[in-house]
Amino acid sequence: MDKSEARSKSKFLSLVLRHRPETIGIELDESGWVKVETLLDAMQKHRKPISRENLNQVVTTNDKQRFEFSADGHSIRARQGHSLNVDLGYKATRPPEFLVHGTPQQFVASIQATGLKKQQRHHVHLHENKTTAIQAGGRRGKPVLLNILSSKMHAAGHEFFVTENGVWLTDHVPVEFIEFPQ
Ligand code: HQG
Repeated sequence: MDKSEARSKSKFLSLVLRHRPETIGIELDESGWVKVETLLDAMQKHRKPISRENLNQVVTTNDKQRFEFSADGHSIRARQGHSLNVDLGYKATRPPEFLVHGTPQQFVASIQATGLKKQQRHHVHLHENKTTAIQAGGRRGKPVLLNILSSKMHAAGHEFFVTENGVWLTDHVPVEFIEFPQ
């Protein structure tokens, strides 16, 4: 499987494991898991066949480690980014002093008005790493990097969660905790 095939399979897996499992007639459990066997059968039936070997490859080589297998290897889920209502079981964690969020230029005025909102996702996604944030913001326009005063937010009672692939999640970032570039 070459890189572009892996990318296209990863996109389709994101669709079914985060947003629309019904596309291939499957259901996720309350924590977002589905049996690997169920997934492979359903993908086969819906003309999106993927071998177990290629699935392993997508999970392990994915640039953002979007998916994970359960400890016993029998189930799979997306690590974050769901629009479906799932409980990922992340524990509230103290964030570093600052985090960053990349957004396209055209959203800045709205963010200045209402803070960062989670939109279609479960949480607002924040990063420790500027490069990842700039990439996220750059998907829809010229990226702008926002500095988030995460320690202050935490001290003010906002909860943070961190995924195993290092994405920080929170419910809403009020505007007083956002530094906009000059
Ligand atoms: C923006 C990708 C107007 C927000 C990425 C973002 C990331 C507002 C967009 C991950 C707003 C939502 C998450 C407000 C927030 N007014 N716009 N008040 N508040 N926004 O895709 O953070 O490939 O749901 O800035 O790399 O861009 O999916 O969130 O531009 O890590 O694994 O509303 O998704 O990773 O867009 O991206 P998204 P995001 P994956």
